[in-house]
Amino acid sequence: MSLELYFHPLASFCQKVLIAFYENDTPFTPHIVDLADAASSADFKRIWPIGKFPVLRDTAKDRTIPESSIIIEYLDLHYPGRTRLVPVEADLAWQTRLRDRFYDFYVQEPMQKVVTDRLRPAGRNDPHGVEQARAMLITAYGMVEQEMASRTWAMGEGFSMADCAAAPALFYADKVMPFGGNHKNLAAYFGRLMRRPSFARVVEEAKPYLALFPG
Ligand SMILES: N[C@@H](CCC(=O)N[C@@H](CS)C(=O)NCC(=O)O)C(=O)O
Repeated sequence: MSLELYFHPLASFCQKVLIAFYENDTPFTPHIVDLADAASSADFKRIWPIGKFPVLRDTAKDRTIPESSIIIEYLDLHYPGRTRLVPVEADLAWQTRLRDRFYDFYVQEPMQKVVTDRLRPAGRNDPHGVEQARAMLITAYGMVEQEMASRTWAMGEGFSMADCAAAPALFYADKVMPFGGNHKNLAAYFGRLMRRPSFARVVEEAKPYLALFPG
């Protein structure tokens, strides 16, 4: 097995990549990184000094691949399976990347802003930044609500990298700012994501760690 994944089961960007692995039953060796542990963190930073996960090591090709979207593109290219995560057709490929970026930048990032603000030391909070993040989430929810009126998955009928990005982003966003009753298409899409076996497995594996999520 040449693929080694450095990740944490609770971390949303790691979950995005785990979905891609589970979609295609791609075998890998898991390395759970505990950033709160000095030794685990130092070991990980030797592989990727930036210190953010997920990071993939492909030992057969001696390559280190960081960044969730790049890892998924890499898997799709070198270890493809039954679920094509980035369409081969160029015009569909850029639209998939656009939606992947959308969920990363406009759902994941603002959601993380709200969450990480809860972890800041007393007196070091950023209420203005959190307010902006919440406003961004409201805008993003409205856009997803419209788009998902006529789609099963983010790109239409086929599950893709964009759905890998959407699932954990929406999972945690709903915790910090619930979709509410006025986003029925978004809520229905989220329901489909939760029932998708690859994501259901990711959520199940995260359960032992959910108590660490700052409420
Ligand atoms: N752009 C990166 C973001 C990765 C990221 O922010 N990961 C978070 C966990 S979800 C992390 O490593 N946080 C730890 C830290 O920032 O110290 C990706 O898509 O992989």
